[in-house]
Amino acid sequence: MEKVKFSVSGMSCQHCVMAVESALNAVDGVKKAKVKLSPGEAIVSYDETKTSVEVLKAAVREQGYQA
Ligand SMILES: [Cu+2]
Repeated sequence: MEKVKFSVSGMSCQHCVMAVESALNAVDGVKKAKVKLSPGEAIVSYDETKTSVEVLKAAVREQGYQA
């Protein structure tokens, strides 16, 4: 299990936070994703044999935010 923290920008309210958090939690291999608004960041525990930081960041970008 790996744990990563990366910044997420473009979020402006709690709704954005929930959107990013659900997108991350929906990625196969993610155990737990926690997203904070200020500063904008995501902390994700994941199985490194199933996913990668690049896949996680892509899931954030798909929601319209920058990672
Ligand atoms: Cu918002």
